[in-house]
Amino acid sequence: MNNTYKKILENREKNIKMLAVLLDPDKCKGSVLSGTIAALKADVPDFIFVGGSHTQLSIDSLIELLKEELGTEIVLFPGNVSQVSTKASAMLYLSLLSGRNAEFLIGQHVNSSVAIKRSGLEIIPTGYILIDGKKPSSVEYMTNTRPIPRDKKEIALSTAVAAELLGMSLVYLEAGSGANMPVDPEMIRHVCFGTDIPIVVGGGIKTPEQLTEAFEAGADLVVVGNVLEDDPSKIKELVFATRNFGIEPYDLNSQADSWVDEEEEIEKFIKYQSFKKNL
Ligand code: 1GP
Repeated sequence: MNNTYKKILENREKNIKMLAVLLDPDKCKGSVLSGTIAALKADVPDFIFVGGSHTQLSIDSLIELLKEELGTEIVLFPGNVSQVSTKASAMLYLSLLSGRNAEFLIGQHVNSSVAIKRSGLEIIPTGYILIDGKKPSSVEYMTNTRPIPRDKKEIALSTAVAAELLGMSLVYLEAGSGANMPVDPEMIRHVCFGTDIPIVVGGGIKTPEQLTEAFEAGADLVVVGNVLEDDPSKIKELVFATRNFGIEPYDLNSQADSWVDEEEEIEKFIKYQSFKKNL
C-alpha cells in the first residue's frame, strides 16, 4: 500500500483527525500564493491537495514549487483529465457518484486510464458525492449534474455504501468550493455510521467550530480551500483545532495544573537546597 492512503488508514485507526488544504491553481498565484506558502510553512496541514473544477493550465510548476517550499507530498484533486501531473505523489481518482453524467462517472477515466496507470502516481479511488451547499457550485455546472439535496441523508448514505461496495477507498462528501453551507453534520454522521471506509468532507468550511463539528460527526479528513485564499493566517486555528480534536479543555487544564505542581515542587526543592547550604 502506498503512503498517502496508508497514512489516512493509520490515523483513522487511532482516531487522529486530518486536515487537507486545497490549492486551486487558477486562484493560487502571485501574492495569494506567497502568502499561502508562508502560512503553510508555519502551520503544516496533513495534506496539500491541488486541483480545481476548470483549471486547464499545467500544474507542474505549482506542484514543484510547493514541494520545494513546503517539503511535502502533493495529492492531486483533479477536476478533469487535463489536471494529471506526475510531479505529484498521489491522486484522488474521483468518480462523481452523485451525478448521472457518464462522462464523470467513467468516461474521463477510460480516456486517461492507461496513462494514469503508467504515471506511477499512487491512485486512491474515491467516490465523490456532491451535496447541495446552498450555492450553485462549479462542480455542478462543469459536470452538468445535480447535487444531492442537503436533507436527503439516506441518499447520501446509499451512494457512499455503493462506493464502498464498488471497492473504492474513500468517500468525499463535497458541498462545493465556497459553499454557503457545509455538509450538514447530521448527514456526515449518517454516512459515517453506515460505511466502513474513510470519509472526507469539504466545501464551505471556514471556522474551527465547523471543522470540529465535521470531525465530531465522524469525518476523518476535512478539506479547506477558500477560507485560506481570503486569509492564509486562518490555517493556524484550523490546524490547532485539528491537532487538539478530542482533547477536552478539562484535560488541557489538568495537564497545565500538573505542570504548575511540578514547577512548584522544583522551586521548593531549590529553596530547600540553598537553605541547607546556608546552615
Ligand atoms: C472544494 O472541498 C473543497 O472541493 C474545499 O472547499 O474552498 O469551500 O473550502 P472550500
